[in-house]
Amino acid sequence: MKVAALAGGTGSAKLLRGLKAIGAELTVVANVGDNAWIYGVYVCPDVDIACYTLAGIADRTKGWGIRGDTFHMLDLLGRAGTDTWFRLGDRDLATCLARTQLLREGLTLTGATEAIAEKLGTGSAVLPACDEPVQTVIRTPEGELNLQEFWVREKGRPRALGVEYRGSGKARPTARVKEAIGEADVVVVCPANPVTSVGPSLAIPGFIRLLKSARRVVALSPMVGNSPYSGPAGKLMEAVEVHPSSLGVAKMYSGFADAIVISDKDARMAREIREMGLGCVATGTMMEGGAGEARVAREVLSA
Ligand code: FO1
Repeated sequence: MKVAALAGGTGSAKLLRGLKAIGAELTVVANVGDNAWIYGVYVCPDVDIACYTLAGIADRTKGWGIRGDTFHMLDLLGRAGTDTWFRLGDRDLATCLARTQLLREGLTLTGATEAIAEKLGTGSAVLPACDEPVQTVIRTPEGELNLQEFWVREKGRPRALGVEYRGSGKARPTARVKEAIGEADVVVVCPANPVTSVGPSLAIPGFIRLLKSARRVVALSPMVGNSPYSGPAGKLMEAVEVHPSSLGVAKMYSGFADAIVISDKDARMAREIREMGLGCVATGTMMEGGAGEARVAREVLSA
């Protein structure tokens, strides 16, 4: 089965592993809203976590970066007086340096990502949602912060007043993304933060139209009750006036998704979700170990 997976960070990685394990012919469409220039290199966390996961080298404990990475560069950078709040590992830095170099040589982000993914041995295509810079900007009482500043430097503490996808108006889904979504038997929206990991792609003009034309779109909710499995989804959903629950996720996706898989702990929400015109399956959505990841992947593909 051909699957195009819209992916963000940690939660998405588990489902990507599950989809790969059950033999899906996978193309990942990764969020670009978290991308940032840090320490002089272009960091693309969601593109990289997808690449590292599919190549089998991801640090599963942290949920980002490369397993067994070291931080010698950061130590020296810190000694040289740089504020090293962003823990970019040495091997992870190599990926970012290679990408920065390829971009400077004139490759698109898609081209640079494909070159790196091939060298890492991902076995599946990993595509950024677009080639133009789209940055998630969070308005807080202390000013505007990009996602890494909000989540990593400020530890998600500032009050979120609103969210903007800066640059999205000038972005377009790439030809490779159009092809992947057009050819997919199922487009899977991974259990990612709907505001910061899926929202930036949805804000690209033409992206929702593309999803509406897909054969089938199924989302896996990242929420249980009012909390996400990880990350700041609840807080940021409230900032854009969406109820922080699977009901809110379903509302955000109801314009293009055919079905949503939610936690069995939220089974009472299924009726209201179906009234929005979405199919709804309530099941255990916690992905524990390889068997759990594969089971949930199967549930999503058959929802
Ligand atoms: N997340 C953290 O909480 N702290 C870090 O120091 C950190 C460093 C980091 C370096 C490279 C990378 O690709 C991701 C990194 N992340 C870090 C994860 C990242 O901030 C977010 O979790 C993603 O942007 C959300 O998908």
